[in-house]
Amino acid sequence: MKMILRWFPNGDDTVTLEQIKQIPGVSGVAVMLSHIPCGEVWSPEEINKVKAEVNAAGLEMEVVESVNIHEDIKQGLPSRDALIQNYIETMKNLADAGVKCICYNFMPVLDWYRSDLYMPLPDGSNCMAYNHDFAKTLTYEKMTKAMMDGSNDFSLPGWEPERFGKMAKDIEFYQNVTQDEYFENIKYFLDAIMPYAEEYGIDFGVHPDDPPYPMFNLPKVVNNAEAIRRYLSLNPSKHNGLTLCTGSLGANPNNDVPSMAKEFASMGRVPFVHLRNVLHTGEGEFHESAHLSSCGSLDMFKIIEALHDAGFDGYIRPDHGRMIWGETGRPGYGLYDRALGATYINGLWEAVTKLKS
Ligand SMILES: [Mn+2]
Repeated sequence: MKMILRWFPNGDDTVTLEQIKQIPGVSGVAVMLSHIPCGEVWSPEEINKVKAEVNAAGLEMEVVESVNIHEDIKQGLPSRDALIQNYIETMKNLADAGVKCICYNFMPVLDWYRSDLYMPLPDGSNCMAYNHDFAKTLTYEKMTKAMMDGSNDFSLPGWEPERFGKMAKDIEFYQNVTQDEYFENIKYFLDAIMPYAEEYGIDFGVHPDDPPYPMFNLPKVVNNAEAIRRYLSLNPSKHNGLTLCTGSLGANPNNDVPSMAKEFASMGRVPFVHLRNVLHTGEGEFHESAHLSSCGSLDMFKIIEALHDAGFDGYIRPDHGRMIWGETGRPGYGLYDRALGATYINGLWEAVTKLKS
């Protein structure tokens, strides 16, 4: 198991590589080149600039999160073939730089979303929260207005403005796309890239829908065990894997996360794990919590034990943390709570390993 942290290059992060290096047991970072528009090739120059910076801090750059999938590929448009060629070229350039794992998602239109980015907790910290009843009341018009006047009624974090502008059209497009048709588009993409993933030695981990509830009648992708089985069976390559995000899947109380960890890691199909805890507060309602089992609804010991017993040897990172000790920054991606999370996960891993040796 390798413990890493997510880090945003090119001045996009309040946390420094030097700080990350000082967290015990952290060997590297997962990076993304967010300044390159989705669909364009990541050049060796751009990749190596970031890699040099990461390596200079004594850290590895073996994981990329994410190389986003262009909406034309998701929609199965004729332009997808050229975009897939670009994607394959990016894979080659990343492999040449020593990248071994790519996390991505195939969610249509929306990436992850929350109804509150700064929910205050009784201890004075704040965290991200979600309420599905509230989310269902959102319309594109409401969202555009809030986006324009900056009101914080809801949040779509990490969105580039040009992507947001195209959203209404994309949502409209999917109103006539069935779940089966959407999975055909996923299969087309996977069948095109998997031979290269094998040749370049890159493991792919699809990130689950976050949260696991559909919005705007968009197709669902990876939100429960059955959907994961279907996704993995679209292409049988071992490189077609899952990023097991415990907070995304665990937001639905019907999802048994330790059993998913056991099933999919045993198949050798989990190259990457996002570990975080969530507290269920009602039907379709949760907030993110500190990593400890006692702070949320997930049993982190059981998840780690299941991964260990399944012979998991991929990458783990603490996922979103709360904002604590007065820290401000990118929601979910402060230093302090993620550092506590990394240390807690390392402790669980050491205990499970020694108990079972
Ligand atoms: Mn995640």
